[in-house]
Amino acid sequence: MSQDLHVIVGLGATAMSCARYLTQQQIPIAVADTRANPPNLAHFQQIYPNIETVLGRLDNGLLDKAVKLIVSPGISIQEPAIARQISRGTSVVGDIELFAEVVKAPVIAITGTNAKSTVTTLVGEMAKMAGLRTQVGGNLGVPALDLLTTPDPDVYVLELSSFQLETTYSLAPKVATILNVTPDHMDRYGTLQDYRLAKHRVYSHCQVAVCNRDDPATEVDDQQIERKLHFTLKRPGPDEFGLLNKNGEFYLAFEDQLLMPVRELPVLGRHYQANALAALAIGYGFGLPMEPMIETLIEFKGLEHRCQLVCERKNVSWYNDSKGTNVGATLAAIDGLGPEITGKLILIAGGVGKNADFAPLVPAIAKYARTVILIGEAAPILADVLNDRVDICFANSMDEAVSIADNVAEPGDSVLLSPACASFDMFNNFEHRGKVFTEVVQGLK
Ligand code: UMA
Repeated sequence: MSQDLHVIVGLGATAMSCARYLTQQQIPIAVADTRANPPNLAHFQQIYPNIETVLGRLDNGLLDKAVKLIVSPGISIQEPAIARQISRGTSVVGDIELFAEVVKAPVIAITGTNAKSTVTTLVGEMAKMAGLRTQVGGNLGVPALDLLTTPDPDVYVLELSSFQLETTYSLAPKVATILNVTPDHMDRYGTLQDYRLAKHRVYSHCQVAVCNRDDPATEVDDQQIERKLHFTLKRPGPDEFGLLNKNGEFYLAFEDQLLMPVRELPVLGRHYQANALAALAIGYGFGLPMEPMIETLIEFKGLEHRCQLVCERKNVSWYNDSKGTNVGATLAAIDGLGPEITGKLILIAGGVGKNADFAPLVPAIAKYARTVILIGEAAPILADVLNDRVDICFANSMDEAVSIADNVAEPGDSVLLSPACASFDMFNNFEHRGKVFTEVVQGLK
């Protein structure tokens, strides 16, 4: 076995990108996955028939031979077999570290519990609108190593997860941001502080930091950082993007400069206004001119499954927020839409609860919801938490949930699918859940 053996842990999308990258560099690899039948197995074995692949467990014998482990984000580095390699002095990294070691073009790195895909996409669109050759990916869509191109682009815009950041050491982003921190992945992290610290790794070695003034957990205090910008839903101060009220109309603004009226944003909700302000701050921190950024905000219609308007019928609007897979995301959707509608919300929630504490949802639900329709494994837990604060119904399928919503909704109401849970008990993934919801809603008579 070669002296340079790199063992890739996992056989998902990240692992496939690592295998492509390392074999291109002629670096010898082997693969280990704890699953007996990981998703890309057949495809992998077809492309790399001679590469050692150990499945069903992480085999110390194989890992001991590695000079480097490249660990996929879905596997914790606290797994005993991986922790053992760290204590033996083996280098343990992730795909973003491999990317960071070779990337030449400047990087914009975006993390946060929620809205990171929307903001990453917005910033990517802004950079393209400004005429820059732009590569967008990471946790969102295309794995980072697959984005490396020759010649170099002008900018990489990366969405990064806390999992990816845990195994990243030398990334030096031109602009880095944490959009927000609310509990998620508590089945992987011991405490919220551990999760927050993983996210804060994004600021290491960055030139410009963009923080959320309304969420102190995103704040960084590091003398090495050259410039710090903020976004806020309040009145902006120096170096801040925020909201200004002029003659009764709200505007997105930088310091005291009005940029555009909020009503020109095609996507509804306070949380989306925060996304737009974050994207402006990130783009500005990178050096993009205001004009193409504002043009992008006027044109961008939002992402699928993120508070996406499915249809309006009988004066009721139906929103697909299937991407609301944690409490913070659903809270943002309820607080975002609630104040904007004339009626009440009918919320469809539930699924795989990931040990989450649902209590933070209660005040917003009590304020804005007429009825909550509960689905999936977490339904009884959510029912317990919501107690007598709102009307509750149970549904065994999405069909049933939509039909109940259709019956209870009154003119001016909005029906919001925002489950605050993962989808795997009833669906393949959140996209599947959103698609089923959309189809059922569109099929209503
Ligand atoms: N797994 C095992 N054993 C292994 C390896 C993985 O059981 O040995 C399981 C993991 O626990 C997980 C699943 O397999 O449930 C997938 O893990 P993975 O690391 O192979 O995932 P990839 O297919 O490489 O996809 C990852 C991101 N997924 C995760 O971090 C779980 C994708 O983000 C990302 O698009 C992709 O890399 C490319 O960068 C998805 C995601 O859900 C959208 N991210 C989480 C989030 O946004 O909240 C972090």
